[in-house]
Amino acid sequence: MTQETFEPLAFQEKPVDEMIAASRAFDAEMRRRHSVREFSSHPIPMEVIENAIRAAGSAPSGANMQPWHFAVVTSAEKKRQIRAAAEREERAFYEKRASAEWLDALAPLNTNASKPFLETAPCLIAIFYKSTTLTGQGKTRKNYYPKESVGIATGILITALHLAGLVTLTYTPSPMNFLNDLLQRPKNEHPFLLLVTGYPAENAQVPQLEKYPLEKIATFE
Ligand code: IYR
Repeated sequence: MTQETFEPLAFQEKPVDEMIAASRAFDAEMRRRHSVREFSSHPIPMEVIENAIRAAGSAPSGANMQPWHFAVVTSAEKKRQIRAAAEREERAFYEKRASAEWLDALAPLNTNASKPFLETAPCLIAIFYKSTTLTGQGKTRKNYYPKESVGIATGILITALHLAGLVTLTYTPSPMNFLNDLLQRPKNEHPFLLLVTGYPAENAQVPQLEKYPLEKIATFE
């Protein structure tokens, strides 16, 4: 690999009071984010999705390998196929695969095998991580920390969509390799999660979940 050229970092130092105000406002805005399971079918501007994916693609990644693919699905027929395949896995999950302990942990969310939002929501973003990247002529290149990298990109994507005024659901049917077949993604790409995106249904309800306070999630010394 040839050495990258370097350039000066465009960094604008902020006054401390501005930094504190910005971080406080960001925290307050992120606390308004909720995973939503009841979607409106109202269409969304595709440029919002494109810009949010561009922002996600700016994420740091192991050796800058950018080991992600975002498959955007708005076709009613594709959504129907995804719902049918996902509900098949969910029925197996709820009826036999899930342990009693797992079902117990899910009980407060009131979920079940029925996933109408996969058809109602205007947009599904299937996120794949690439363990290797195909570089042509049958050659592959190994990627480093692909799951961590895609996890970071997904966090940015969720944040970008929230700040743009949409809601999301991080949805993970298990297993979800049916996404490779339905979306014609190659074998080096592995489904990471399905990000359901759109406007909330009118009167959408969300569980009252508590987030841990700072003292419980951070230590300072
Ligand atoms: N995929 C199932 C079960 C499920 C699992 C977890 I972990 C959740 O946080 C929520 C649901 C479903 O979506 O119903």
